[in-house]
This record gives sequence, structure tokens and C-alpha cells, in this order.
Amino acid sequence: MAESKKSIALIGAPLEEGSGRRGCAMGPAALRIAGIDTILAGLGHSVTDEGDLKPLPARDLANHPGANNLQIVAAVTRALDESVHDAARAGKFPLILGGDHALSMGSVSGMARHAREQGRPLFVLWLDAHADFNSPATSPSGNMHGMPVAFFCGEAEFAPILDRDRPLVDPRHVFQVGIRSVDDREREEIAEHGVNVYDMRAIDETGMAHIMHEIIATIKAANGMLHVSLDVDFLDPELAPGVGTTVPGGATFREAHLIMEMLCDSGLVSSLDLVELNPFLDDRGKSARILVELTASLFGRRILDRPTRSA
Ligand code: 5AB
Ligand code: MN
Ligand code: MN
Ligand code: MN
Repeated sequence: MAESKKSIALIGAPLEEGSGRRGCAMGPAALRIAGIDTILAGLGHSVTDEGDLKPLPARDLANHPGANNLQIVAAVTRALDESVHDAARAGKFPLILGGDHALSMGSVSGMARHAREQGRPLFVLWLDAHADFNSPATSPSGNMHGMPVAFFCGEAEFAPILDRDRPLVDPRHVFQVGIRSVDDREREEIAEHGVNVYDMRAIDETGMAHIMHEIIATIKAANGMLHVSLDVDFLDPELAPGVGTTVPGGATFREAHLIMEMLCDSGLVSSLDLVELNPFLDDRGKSARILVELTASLFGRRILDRPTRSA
């Protein structure tokens, strides 16, 4: 069991322009009000709240018909790439308070840069109802919160946002869990790129414990670092209604909780996004609170002190 005390950097990213509606900009405030800093400090970690991000101007980019609010999303991506990379290099655990899911372009690119400097591969665990593998050319909505996985797994198309060697993350190092709403073009793209997908059917057929054992074993064998990206709509809408893109049939609290406990035991997680929380749509803070609960489990809160059972 990896019971290590961490130095956690909370980075607020109140981005909502990547989603098709207002509200996610209040996400960081709601997570702070739900007590994310005190619960983590109470578990013995040292927590620094870096406040909300200041976007870096992206005036070099023209508006793009297939990518709504491209300039704002790019400005946040560039700023987050920097602050996540800086925090990780300083030995901290970047914990990003979102904000819509477009922000993961910046958090994953910052961690990819850090992992490369460490000589270790970066893996990504994508907990979401959606595959988020659209591009400006394929997106049915033009909303960039549906594009981050294509951004870091893909090729040249997103280069103007951030000029890096591509892909930033090897698509075979991406694990998508909980997927249950995929667009036709996304289905083709994820298969072509070799992304590992555990859809809801896979969870029902084999169980979450088995899937997580498999993922953790793969990352351990490669001496990888793991970035976790938790979209509120991964959870069932009954449980977490505070999100703009609910899809029925989501993960239960017990499944989500098991993931966090197994990840904690693995000691592999190096960074976390909490994204898509829309407090305007929430039910008395319920969704913000559940995100904080799950985060606490990831950082070592446990019911009984016993190790994960072997597979
Ligand atoms: B989320 C859709 N695939 O691209 C699109 O919530 C939905 O970050 C994207 O997973 C949902 O517009 C983005 C239809
Ligand atoms: Mn998402
Ligand atoms: Mn989603
Ligand atoms: Mn491609």
C-alpha cells in the first residue's frame, strides 16, 4: 500500500467556453466550498491553493468555424500546460479544479512534458461517458470539451494551439472507462488510434475490480506515471446531476469509489482533473460533494486499513 503524504497544488481552471453552455466556470468555487482543501489537509497532505489560472493570450489564432471559442480555450491550455508542468517539476501533485473538459488539453500536455523529462511514459485514465475524441473537422457541436483526447493522441490538426511533438501521449497509453455515448466518427478514430476502451458493457460483464487490476498492472509494468481525468458525467446522473451532458446508466458510487481506492493503493497517480462540474445545474451541492469524497479516497481516506486483494 502506497501511504505517502503528498504536496498538492490546487489549480483552479474556471473554463466554460469549451462546453456549449454557461456554468462550469463556477466549478472551482464549488469544489472549494465543498472543502476540497481541508479534507486533503486532514489526511495529512500539504495543500497549496494556487488560485485560478490566468489565461495566456492566444491572439495568434484566428477564429475557427469548427472549434467554438478556440482562442479562449487555447489561452487556458497554454497557461495550464505551464502551471501544471511547473507544479509537477517542483515535486507537487497538480490537482486541477475545473472547468470544462477542454482544460485537459493543458493539464495532459503539462504532465506529458514532465513525464518525458523524467524518462517515464505518461498514461491517462479517462473516466467519462464520452470518448472526447472529436476534432474541429469531425465534431457535431464544435464544442472543444469533446476534443481533448484527440488533441493529445492526435496529429497535426491541433498544432496551432500548442506546438509540440505529436502525439503528446501514445494513444495505447490511454484507458477510457465508463464510455457510453460515442459519435460515429469518434468510434472510427479511437479504434484507428488503438485507445483502450472499457465501455459500460465491459464494466457490467467483467466488473470494475478486474478492469482496474488490468490497467494498473500495465502501467506498473511500464514504470509509467498516471494522469486521471474525472468527468462528472462518468457518474450516473442520479448521483451527480451537476453536469451539462448527463447520460443515463453511469458508474455507481461504489464503482467510482473502488477505482479511487485501488488507484490510491497503486501509488501510480501523479495528477488529477476534476472537470465538467456545473454548479448551476447541481442539486444542493451534491455533485461537488461527491467529487470531493472521491478525491479523498484517492488520497488515502479508507474504511479499513487493508491492501487491495490480488486479481
Ligand atoms: B464531455 C459530443 N460528443 O463532441 C460533442 O462532457 C459530446 O467533456 C461531448 O465528455 C461531451 O459535442 C464532452 C456530442
Ligand atoms: Mn469529457
Ligand atoms: Mn463527458
Ligand atoms: Mn488521426
